[in-house]
Amino acid sequence: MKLYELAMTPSARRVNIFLKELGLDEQEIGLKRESLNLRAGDNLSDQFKAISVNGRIPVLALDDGQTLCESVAICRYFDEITAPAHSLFGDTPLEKAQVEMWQRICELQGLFVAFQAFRNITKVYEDRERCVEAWGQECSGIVNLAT
Ligand SMILES: N[C@@H](CCC(=O)N[C@@H](CS)C(=O)NCC(=O)O)C(=O)O
Repeated sequence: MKLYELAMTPSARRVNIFLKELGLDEQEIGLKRESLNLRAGDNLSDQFKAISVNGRIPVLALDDGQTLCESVAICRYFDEITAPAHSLFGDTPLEKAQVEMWQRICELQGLFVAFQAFRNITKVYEDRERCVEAWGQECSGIVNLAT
């Protein structure tokens, strides 16, 4: 299987931190990696869009041709195939619900707002989306309030 990523990005880092926490041997499970240049638009090609339903990284391509987008979905897959006896997503009903709770709080109230701030202020992807600096500043303020 192959992980399409760009190591410095938050979503790829999320998967990579999870893999380290799992402590799995990447060679043993046959994991290969391919790094994309997002600024150059590698993820905008028809070839990439054919494997990525959201057109973004990370994407995990399985050996049978099926693909998974979304960092948490990819983490869940690795968790299921390597740690069925002790899941990092929780073992008991309460633990599972707590992990889900923190994921949603961190994403909806932290990560997504920070993404909006970063994308709209830096205009890093203005070749593919309209950037509204005032919205970025507003989001930046919300993230600061949350910390
Ligand atoms: N919710 C997604 C976010 C994926 C995402 O936004 N990836 C960014 C890098 S962190 C990306 O591919 N950006 C390229 C673009 O927007 O064109 C996940 O967790 O995987």
